[in-house]
Amino acid sequence: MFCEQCEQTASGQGCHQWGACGKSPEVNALQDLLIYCLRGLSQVALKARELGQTTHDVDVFTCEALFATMTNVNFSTKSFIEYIHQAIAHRETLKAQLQHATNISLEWSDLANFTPDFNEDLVQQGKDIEYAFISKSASNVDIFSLKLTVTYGIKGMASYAFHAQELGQEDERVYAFCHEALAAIHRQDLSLNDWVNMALKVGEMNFRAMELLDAGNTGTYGHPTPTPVPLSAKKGKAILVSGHDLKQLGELLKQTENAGIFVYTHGELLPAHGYPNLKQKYPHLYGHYGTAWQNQTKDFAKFPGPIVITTNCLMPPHESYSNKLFSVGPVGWPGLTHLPSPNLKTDFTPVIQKALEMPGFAEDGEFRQVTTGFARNAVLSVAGDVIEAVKQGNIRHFFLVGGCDGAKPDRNYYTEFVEKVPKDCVVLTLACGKFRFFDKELGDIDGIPRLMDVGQCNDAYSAIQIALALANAFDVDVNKLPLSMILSWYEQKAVAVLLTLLYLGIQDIRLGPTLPAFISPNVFKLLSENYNLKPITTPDEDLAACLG
Ligand code: FSO
Ligand code: SF4
Repeated sequence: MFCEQCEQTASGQGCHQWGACGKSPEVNALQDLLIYCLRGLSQVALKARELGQTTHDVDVFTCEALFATMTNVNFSTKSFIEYIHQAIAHRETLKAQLQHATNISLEWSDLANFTPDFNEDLVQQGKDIEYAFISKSASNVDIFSLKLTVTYGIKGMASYAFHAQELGQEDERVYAFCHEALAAIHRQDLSLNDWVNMALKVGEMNFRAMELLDAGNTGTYGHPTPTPVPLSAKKGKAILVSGHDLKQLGELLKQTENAGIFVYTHGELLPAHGYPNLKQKYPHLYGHYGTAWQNQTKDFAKFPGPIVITTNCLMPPHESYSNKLFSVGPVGWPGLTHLPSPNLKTDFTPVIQKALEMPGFAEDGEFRQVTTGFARNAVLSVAGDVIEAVKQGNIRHFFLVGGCDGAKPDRNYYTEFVEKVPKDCVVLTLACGKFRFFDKELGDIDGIPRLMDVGQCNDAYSAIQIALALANAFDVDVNKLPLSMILSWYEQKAVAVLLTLLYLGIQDIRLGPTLPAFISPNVFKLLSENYNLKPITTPDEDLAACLG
């Protein structure tokens, strides 16, 4: 197998025997076969656009299928075989529709005509395709590097677009670009410069996808407001919801109203508590349980109720808790109970029954809480105070310490960094990397909290809006703000967000804990020359450089 799409990749170079995430070579090969089929489907979807036809079902399917191939989402061979069947069925249906609509004989490429032999070993066919792709691309490592960057970036973008469409927010340009990029991976005629531009276009379109998701989240659940969230248990029956999907959480809350069950968030769902139409509408959305994804085997084993996982990051479940773990959406693990979502509605009855059968918490835990909900509206509502505090010299610098968490010990850098941030500086954070320091008491400056949780990884959109509004208020370019970005990456949403920041021209980003294995030395050189992108060093050295 060959996979190097995440930060956890074996020896920092690529997983070849078995995924460090737990992905088997069989699943990896089926994912490669699926992506190959999606490339052919995208060629047909692009032709449909040329002919003025819409392809909505194909667009949503493509996003979901890409989402399923991301790190820690779906580990089930059965799911990928189904996705491959669906990709071919969508493609042939679309071809027939186009034929019917135009009444002309359309010519298709070998890629758009490729159908795996479903009577033979699909895993071997996936491995052959993976090998052919690598051998063809190996002659130019920099273009190969950018092809992988684009592929991983559109996976992240597709996941945000998938969530946004669940909440009724879509943009044809995002779907069209998704097909354009997928179809382009097959091309051998594009230059290095073309691929750099394609990677930046991923950033542009991901910005739009995050904007759509922001509109979906805030339009459906209201603008987040600073909200205290208990980290302690409450006596009673309990359900835990993990992942990023507010829509699935909202649906579960609706179905558990008056059921005598408390609902807890886990991982990236902590910011859900900031949304008025979730927390205030459903008081049984009680608190947050556990920390970041890599601690889930310990956290899930102890939780005394069922657990629903809505997106990444799913780790291989331990048998001690797999019978109380339910997956929805693109998530999958062999043998887990998967709840289907026909017409975007999931029936959570099996989860509710399980919660009622299980003991729940026997008593209240020792009370602790954190505050979330510092999204763009909340922060910008006190923009006047923030600007005044900067002008008075009371706030010297802002740090955006955001991104993903992970198991590697070198991620302690981020905890130490935040601990060492001087008292006249403010830390904004987002995504699961915050669990390294989210419960630290950093106090405030003139009533402005020194640690503000902007939200999930997709709320990078909100953080960007905050930075742009401050730049506007100070009448400077965003790169001239007293703001430094210290980012941690793990999987492909982070790749998409990084490309968005580069597309926006953000300079001086510090990235860690290691650089992506799929970025070749020349591509990194180009990024460091054009954007001054650099690896993290030590908290002391980086802090000194930022505060210069
Ligand atoms: Fe984390 Fe996982 Fe949100 Fe990622 S839970 S690592 S970048 O899926 O998406 O931040
Ligand atoms: Fe390895 Fe990451 Fe790929 Fe999993 S997703 S196989 S850990 S590179």
